Amino acid sequence: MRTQVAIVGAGPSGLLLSQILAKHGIESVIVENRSQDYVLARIRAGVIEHGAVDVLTDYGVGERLHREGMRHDGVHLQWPGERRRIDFVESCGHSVWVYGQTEITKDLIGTREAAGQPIFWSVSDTAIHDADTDSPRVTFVDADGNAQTIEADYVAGCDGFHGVSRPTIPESVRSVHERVYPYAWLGILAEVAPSTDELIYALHPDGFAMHSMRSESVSRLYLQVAPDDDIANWSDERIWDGLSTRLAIDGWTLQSGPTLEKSITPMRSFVSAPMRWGRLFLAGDASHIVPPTGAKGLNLAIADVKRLGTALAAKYADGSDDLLDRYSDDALERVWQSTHFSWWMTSMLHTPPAEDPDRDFLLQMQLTQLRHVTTSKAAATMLAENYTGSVLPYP
Ligand code: RFL
Ligand code: PHB
Repeated sequence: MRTQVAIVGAGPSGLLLSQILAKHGIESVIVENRSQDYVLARIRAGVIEHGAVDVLTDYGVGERLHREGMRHDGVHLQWPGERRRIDFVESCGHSVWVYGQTEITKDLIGTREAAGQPIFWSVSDTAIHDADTDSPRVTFVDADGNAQTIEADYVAGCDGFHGVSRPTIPESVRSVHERVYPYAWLGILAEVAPSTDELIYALHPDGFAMHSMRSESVSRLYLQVAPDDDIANWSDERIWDGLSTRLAIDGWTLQSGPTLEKSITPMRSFVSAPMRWGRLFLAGDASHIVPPTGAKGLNLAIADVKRLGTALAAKYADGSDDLLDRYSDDALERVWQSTHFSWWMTSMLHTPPAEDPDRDFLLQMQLTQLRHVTTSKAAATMLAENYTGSVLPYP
């Protein structure tokens, strides 16, 4: 088959890119190696920058977000004996929205299906060919076992960290920058009303803990664990005990409830550059990964595809290559800013491993940083600008 843009991956990057292209009258075909049920059940991000909300709204997929999402004007930072709030609106004039990535994915799939545009689910053996020529192709085996070929003008690699797009770019032309953290996040989704109206990020000698939410009746909570820990070691009782201890503060109680899902996620910072090779463009986790502490992964994916969609629209409208040629450099500026912020938040809030000889010193540095960022107006503004995504202009 032939299309204008072949998109590999039906995560938020691939789905939103196809929606942006459709609004500009550009055809695309998506191939996804998981089933639709699997993609719709995946629990991931929850915090959306205001600029990302604008993109979803402008491209016609913000209606339910505005109805069911929760606007948050601040965040709580905590350490033993203290819980302090940073007011985003007062600090930088912007907010964030809490609305699950799972819901965004559902909205995007619904819109694409309503428009009758194809997604090939449950494919295998995806491969990208001739991306450095004028005739790139994507081959795959469809869910019925038939070999398929998509001939396209461009290929968008939106297939996440473990996809095939990034490795298609020869190692000789790309550089990788990486940090693997000595801890991981154990996340739970729980059927209980949030015990807080805004997110709480807490540093505790036992490890980091966080309280987030998905709705008025569903909470999302995280605990720092060792990267090689096994979820089988964590009974619901042990998880809630850990959360209660690490989030404790006088005059406040954490409500527990049945857990709907639990899993452990390793943490890394990773950037592969450039984000383009010939007619192959990478977007989202295919090109960069951040630790979840700054809530930046999904937001970077949305910023990338807004930029890429706009660049492709300009090319098809008037033949201009300017934005496509600048895509990688322009996108990487935001990627590095978010990579720095996520690394900084992660370092401020996670307890160094017990065997780290500098542990005591580092804990004092973390407490000092937390006191500073919640006391100094300038430091609070730095955090607020980064958290809300307003530190750089939105693409
Ligand atoms: P995805 O979501 O990984 O989607 C890639 C898709 O490509 C498919 N795929 C292939 N398809 C065809 N052929 C192949 N060979 C393929 N290989 C892979 C995959 O099945 C998948 O469907 O990448 P995308 O679209 O770039 O989106 C990125 C975001 O998912 C990610 O950055 C965020 O979830 C990160 N993240 C957070 N980001 C935020 O902005 N705010 C948050 O609050 C936040 N919290 C989180 C997070 C990620 C987490 N985990 C589990 C990694 C919390 C957690 C716990
Ligand atoms: C979430 O709600 O899943 C969430 C919120 C904030 C983060 C990471 C994850 O920094």
